[in-house]
Amino acid sequence: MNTTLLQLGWKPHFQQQLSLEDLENCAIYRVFAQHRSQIVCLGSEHYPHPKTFQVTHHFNDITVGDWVLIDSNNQIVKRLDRFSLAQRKAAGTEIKTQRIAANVDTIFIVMSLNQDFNLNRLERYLALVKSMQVEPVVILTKADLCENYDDFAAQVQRLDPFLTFEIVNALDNKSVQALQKYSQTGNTVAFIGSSGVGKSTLVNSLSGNEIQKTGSIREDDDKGRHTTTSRQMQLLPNGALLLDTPGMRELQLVNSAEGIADTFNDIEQLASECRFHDCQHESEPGCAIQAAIVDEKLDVRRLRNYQKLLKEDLHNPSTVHERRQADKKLHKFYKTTQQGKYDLKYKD
Ligand SMILES: Nc1nc2c(ncn2[C@@H]2O[C@H](COP(=O)(O)OP(=O)(O)OP(=O)(O)O)[C@@H](O)[C@H]2O)c(=O)[nH]1
Ligand SMILES: [Mg+2]
Ligand SMILES: [Zn+2]
Repeated sequence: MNTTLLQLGWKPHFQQQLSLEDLENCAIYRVFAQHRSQIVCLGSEHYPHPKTFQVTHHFNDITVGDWVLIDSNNQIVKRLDRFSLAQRKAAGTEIKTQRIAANVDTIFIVMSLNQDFNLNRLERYLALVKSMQVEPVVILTKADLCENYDDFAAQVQRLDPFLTFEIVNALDNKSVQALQKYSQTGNTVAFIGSSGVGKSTLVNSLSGNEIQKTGSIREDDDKGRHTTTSRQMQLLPNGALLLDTPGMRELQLVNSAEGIADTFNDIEQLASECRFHDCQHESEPGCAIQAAIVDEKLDVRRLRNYQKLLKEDLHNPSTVHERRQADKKLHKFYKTTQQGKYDLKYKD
């Protein structure tokens, strides 16, 4: 296959969607930016110069990261099926989702080693990323400001022995080299994490120059200002395709049951070992989850966060039908968990 397309993230998944006719009549482009009714694309034709195309109503679900086929009249004829999609609930009460980015391979979950560090939030991000069929890599930043980062590392590894994570000083190019192995040619990476944790700083260190504005942080409470506002993809010198969009911050759990199950598979495994198959894991005899808590193999915090995320996921269904189904399930869930003997109020 064309090397330019490979550099832009082309994969067998897309190749197999092409008919002979498509190959004969169309040029293949990837969407790098979106401006109202226009998309800015890169493809093997005219590379490395971007081409702008008009988006008709029929294709209004196209988003950054998508692949499109363009005919000889510069018309979009097809959007290729995605292998992953990041979307969020649109503002307002309506149950609508807004697409943020398509065809992302890896998401760097960025968390700084200060007041921002929070296991519940990390578990939420992991569930989200896994539910999008994207590979998560946890990046713990501001190692230079932290004395006991080994403690934090141990806490993260305890969540999942197979979880990949790196500890970096995002301001130090050498330290950030550890991320190169996840950002190879044609790999599309995105960042998720609170404001001020160092996402743009990482992008700059990875690319070796200042391509993103970074914000200075208020030292008193570690809350950064929101500095990143553009939504676009860029090619880094190391060959990776990078998305640092502000919308990634507001992603919510919507239909994320699989991602939650994957993130908390230790709890789901334990649940399958409870004596009663409808065990609520509160005070039933033979409860494997309560036994694991007593043996200090499972944190109550983790169990409560799992239950909370499940509940939240049920609250955010994407269609009216799913919402009705969810309301029924939620009612059941409330009935069975209200009598919990542990404090339900955990910070997230
Ligand atoms: N000491 C130190 N400072 C860092 C590190 N990472 C980021 N910073 C600083 O933290 C501030 C915020 O970093 P940004 O990269 O702008 O944060 P961001 O995640 O892009 O924030 P938003 O764009 O608002 O979401 C900047 O002043 C950075 O210089 C780090 O590893 N060590
Ligand atoms: Mg930023
Ligand atoms: Zn149980």
